[in-house]
Amino acid sequence: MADQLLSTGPPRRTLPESYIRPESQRPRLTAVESDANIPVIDLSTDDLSQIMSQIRDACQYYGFFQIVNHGMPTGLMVEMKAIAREFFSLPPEEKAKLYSDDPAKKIRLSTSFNIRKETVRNWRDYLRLHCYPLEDFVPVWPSKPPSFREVVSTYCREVRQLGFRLLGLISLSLGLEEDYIEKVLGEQEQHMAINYYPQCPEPELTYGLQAHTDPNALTILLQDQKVAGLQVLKDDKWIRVDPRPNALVINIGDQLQALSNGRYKSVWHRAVVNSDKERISVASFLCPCNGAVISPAMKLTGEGSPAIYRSFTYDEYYKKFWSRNLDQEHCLELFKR
Ligand SMILES: O=C(O)CCC(=O)C(=O)O
Repeated sequence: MADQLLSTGPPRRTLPESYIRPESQRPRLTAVESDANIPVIDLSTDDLSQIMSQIRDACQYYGFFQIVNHGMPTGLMVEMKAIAREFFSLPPEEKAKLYSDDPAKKIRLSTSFNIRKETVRNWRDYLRLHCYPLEDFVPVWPSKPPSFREVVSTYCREVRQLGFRLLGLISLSLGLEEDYIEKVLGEQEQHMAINYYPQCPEPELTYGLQAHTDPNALTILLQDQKVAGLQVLKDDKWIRVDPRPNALVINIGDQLQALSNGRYKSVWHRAVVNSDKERISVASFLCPCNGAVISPAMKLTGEGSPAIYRSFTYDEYYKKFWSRNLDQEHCLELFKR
């Protein structure tokens, strides 16, 4: 029910019981390290071999990197975040029309992660949209604010193009043909999560989004420029991914970990909240088509590196992912040979 949303109603003064994590699962914010080592890759560099080696290192050791000079118009990124903010300030009755806690729904405004499964909630509302093909979905997207459909569909087109460029570079960086990954993933679906993390009265007791890996192939995240919140796990330590001017954050999803036979990492990441500022983020997910058969690339397996994962369809994987809660083992563990 729509009254579950955090973005309706007045700001809370105390954290409701249902959001409080047990002591051992809290974010321990003071132990989080700065992001000094998260790679930042300039995509405008002429030297392709340099870009590829940076991507290779980033995907192997971090599973995350930031990109700058990526070609996405700065004005569009600003507009996308502005429309996201406007959306979450719509009157409750508008938002109620879109509310659903059914993860199978392709257009839904929801809260936390999967309230049907979880025992403790996350301090987040989100609008989840299917985005490809645009002509199928735009007519059923929210019609308010008035420029929502136009801004978001323009952003989706740009993000898709950028995502394909990155998939080509990732393929090459693995020693595969440039179009290898694109061919395996088939006619890719594209989903979006527009995340809204309100100010939180007790951020040290809860998460905006608890640790998870992404079930898809590649994620492109547009972050709030002023408010940090994303953290990545590296060597058992949480590292902050600080927003950089006009940068986008890229992370490898579970499908690329499987396809690369574990060379590239789909790493745990989480979003934390803070007490004085709300935060917006926009995650775009490139996903294999449902029937795509994912398995480690032959070229990356053989003597000394046997295939770690069995073949599976994305449909099988995605259903498994959403049937579980986030605080379980890496979903790929269930697809090991
Ligand atoms: O808000 C963020 O920084 C992370 C969002 C995220 O991980 C997601 O939407 O899956």
